[in-house]
Amino acid sequence: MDPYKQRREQLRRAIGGDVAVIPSARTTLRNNDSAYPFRQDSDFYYLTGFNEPDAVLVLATQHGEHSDVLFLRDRDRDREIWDGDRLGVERAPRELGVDAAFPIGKFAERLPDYLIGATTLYYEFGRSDDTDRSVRDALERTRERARHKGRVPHAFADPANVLHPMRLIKSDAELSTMRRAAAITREGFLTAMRATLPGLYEYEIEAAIENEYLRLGAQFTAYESIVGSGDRTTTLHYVANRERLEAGTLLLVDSGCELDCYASDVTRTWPVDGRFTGEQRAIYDIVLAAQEAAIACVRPGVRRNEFHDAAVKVVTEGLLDLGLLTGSLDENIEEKHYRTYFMHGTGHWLGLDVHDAGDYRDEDDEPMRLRPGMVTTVEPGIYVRRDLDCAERFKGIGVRIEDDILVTAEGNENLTQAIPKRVDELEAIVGSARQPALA
Ligand SMILES: [Mn+2]
Repeated sequence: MDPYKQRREQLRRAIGGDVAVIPSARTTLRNNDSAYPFRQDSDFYYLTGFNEPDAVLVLATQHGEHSDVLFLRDRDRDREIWDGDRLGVERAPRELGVDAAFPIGKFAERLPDYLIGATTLYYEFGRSDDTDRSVRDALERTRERARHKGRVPHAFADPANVLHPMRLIKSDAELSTMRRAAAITREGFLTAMRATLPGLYEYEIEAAIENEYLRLGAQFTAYESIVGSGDRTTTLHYVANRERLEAGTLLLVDSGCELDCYASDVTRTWPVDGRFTGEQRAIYDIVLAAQEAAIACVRPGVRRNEFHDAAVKVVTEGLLDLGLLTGSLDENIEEKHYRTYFMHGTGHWLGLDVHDAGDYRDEDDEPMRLRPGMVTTVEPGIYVRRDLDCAERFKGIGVRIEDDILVTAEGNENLTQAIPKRVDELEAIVGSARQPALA
């Protein structure tokens, strides 16, 4: 069965006798009449695989004939001359497997047919004024109609409550896309590592990595690439990428392609001139050991905090060894002193969104237990900011190492394992393309 149809069925069963309304993304203007690149809404894509704006999916359980209905833009020859083909109302049922399709302009008028008889409407108010207004209009029409006969939804729920737990567990088809995204991201990192030389600019490394993504068929980067050298390695979300690479400093690259709406998310840190200094190596070894300890914890039944705690322990021990923290291990962990240098979590869900849908805590408000099919990043880091009161020789060193880890029945699979991170691998590959710096 078509996976999108299957997900719609699963969602329909989950909402019992009720109705769900899931809008697509819309085009957003960047300036004047130029739009930002269109990226489909992840929930809508998950349920339809349909990549056009201005559409709404309705899952109905009370309607006699239609269980899933799509409202979408109709064919328009004039617009298609400029913007390319549209699927159109006529072809939608066959192409997408929905029971019925109508022009998006009929949404408010036709929605009451599907609302009547339902108790709860699953719709996320507050995302789009236009769609909110159409839904309110449709509710009003449904009330008018129901004065004579029928029931009107009187409870409202966020479809995320039902959909996002589904999205948390990836199917084989989703994992195959995520593996391909990881393979493309690998090519980007290898190219960026080979191209790195003192005197280049951060944006040249950004261009090298993103060129590979596009060349290999990825539609987007999954988020803005972070390409920070020198002191910028200690800025967690540095995305300006404008500075020159100086010999003797590190380069931190946090980047991933998005393929068919699925993200990859990888961080590697390497020396600009291909040789770690003693201090850089000391910090790097701690972060790598912390990441390996955390990954080793990832298996079904383990709670999310457990792999974070494993990373925190290794990082804190390492910082004590280097004299960047003082006192006992327990006290530094208890009092969270390690947060001076490692101030973020160790990972997030990954999937259609780079910070993917799905709760981090369970019904008892405990950290979520891992289950097979979940994908999480594991990404500890140490950042010795210039403004800290600590040994001068470590200042300006920031290291993060991040991989995408699939929870399997046996334990885990590192989807981004093939991207080099051992010191000897990095020292061999960095700068090996020997591109001359731009004059
Ligand atoms: Mn990440």
